[in-house]
Amino acid sequence: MGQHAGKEDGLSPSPTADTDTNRANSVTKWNQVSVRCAKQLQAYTCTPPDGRKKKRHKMCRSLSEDDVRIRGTPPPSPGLLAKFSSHFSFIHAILLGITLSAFWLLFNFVQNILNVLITTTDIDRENRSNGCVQSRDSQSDQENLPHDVTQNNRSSENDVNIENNKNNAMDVQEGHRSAATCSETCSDGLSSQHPSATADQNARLKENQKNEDKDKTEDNKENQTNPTKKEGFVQLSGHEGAFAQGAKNTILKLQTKDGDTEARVYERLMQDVCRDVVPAYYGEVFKEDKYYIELENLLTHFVGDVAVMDVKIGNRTFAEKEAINPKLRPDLYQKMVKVNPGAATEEEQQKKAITKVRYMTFREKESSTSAFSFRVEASKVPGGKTNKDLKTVRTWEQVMKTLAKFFKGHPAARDKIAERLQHIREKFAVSDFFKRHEIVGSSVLMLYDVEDNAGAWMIDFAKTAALPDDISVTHAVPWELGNHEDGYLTGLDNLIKAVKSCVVTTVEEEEEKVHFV
Ligand code: I3P
Repeated sequence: MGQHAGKEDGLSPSPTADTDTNRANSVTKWNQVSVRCAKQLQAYTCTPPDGRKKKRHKMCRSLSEDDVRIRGTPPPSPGLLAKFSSHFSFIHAILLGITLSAFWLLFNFVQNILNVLITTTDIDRENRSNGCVQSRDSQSDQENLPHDVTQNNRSSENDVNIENNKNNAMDVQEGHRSAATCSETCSDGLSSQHPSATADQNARLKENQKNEDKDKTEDNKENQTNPTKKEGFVQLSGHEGAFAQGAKNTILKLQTKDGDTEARVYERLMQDVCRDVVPAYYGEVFKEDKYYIELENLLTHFVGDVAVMDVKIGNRTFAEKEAINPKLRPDLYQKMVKVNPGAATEEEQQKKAITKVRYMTFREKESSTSAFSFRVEASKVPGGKTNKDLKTVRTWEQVMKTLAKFFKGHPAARDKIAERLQHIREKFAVSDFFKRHEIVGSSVLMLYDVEDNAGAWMIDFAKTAALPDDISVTHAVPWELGNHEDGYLTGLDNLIKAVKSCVVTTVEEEEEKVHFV
């Protein structure tokens, strides 16, 4: 029956004699399958009461009839089995341990390699976003960067600087709307030190942490007293709520819903030789029913508390279309008399309203714009508050004083900024973009930090416009309605002269002064 069943199923028939060899084979086989197949074997050997054919379970097909028959065979001696089992477990435990350790070491190794790769990529990406990536390889590109930014890239402390920058990240508010700091970001993560930082670098990180804590306190104070402070930002000047924090190292600048002027300007600038003297542009962003452009946060080039000065360039600060807008605005009248109570004419006093062009030309005359084609809009020195009370800085002497105060104790930063401004001027002179556009209400943002890293960028192109086909401009002659001149080059040249010639004291000289007094 057994043989018959075996043949039926195509299994090799087992010998019927219980020879020692057969028995040993059967026992071994039985041991191999008995655990998982015990139930099935029972089913196999059980003859159902109704006399139907014996049930054969699939799992047991590898067993012959004889294997089944010897089911009752006692297993090999328990002593031997126990010995074998314990030996088997011990060896396997050791092997398993070794294997797991090897995997763990391999995992850690791979993870470290990945970390190094990710950090490098991160640095590259940051540098690229900062417009610094070229400076690593090419001398000519290095020349295109602010001196200290290039130095940073060369520096072995680059990692730490970038880490600091990430942690200290403060958002620049752009244009005559000027710079802003992001206190939210500042408060994050400085406690975590960069793995590759040396003791010195870590000490510097701690120092920066202290500065940041100080900044936070300052910010909190300012938050209470400065109505321009928005959540996470300290805005230097300009329109309220014009900025939001973008992704890491970027800021979002609010645009008017019906105008994409600035986005198009930045797109063209990204293709121009002037690309490296403006913030990197990352495109348009639609967020919470608002339209923004995303720009590089220039403050990420710097460490710790940063000095920022916004200088509006040009002898015309309004668009030509604004020059012919007759709309009377009471708000601008109020702003005008606040700056100079005696400025309003009798008629204006009666109407208590003025046109935009009246207000803008008033501001030009009250400041250095009329005389020198640039004016300081706002500034902030490290550890200090934002100074926006500069509307009447008009004479050369007043400009010198303002700049000297800004660069106080940092003549090296002043020199680097003067160099950078010269570079901007050279780029501007050969730029196709600037040949074909009028640059109105645009600023130069000058920045430096406590380590005298320094740089300057052209910002705010909200009122920059393509010239009519039949018009060309010199950027260096006075404006008349219809000639589209903006006085940008004149202003830039004068700013370079001013920065170069202002008397900047060193820290030592400042200390001596205090001692003397
Ligand atoms: C503002 C400043 C802005 C200008 C704004 C002026 O004056 O000149 O540049 O915005 O015009 O009020 P102030 O500096 O004295 O505050 P635009 O550059 O957009 O023209 P506005 O009131 O029409 O916004």
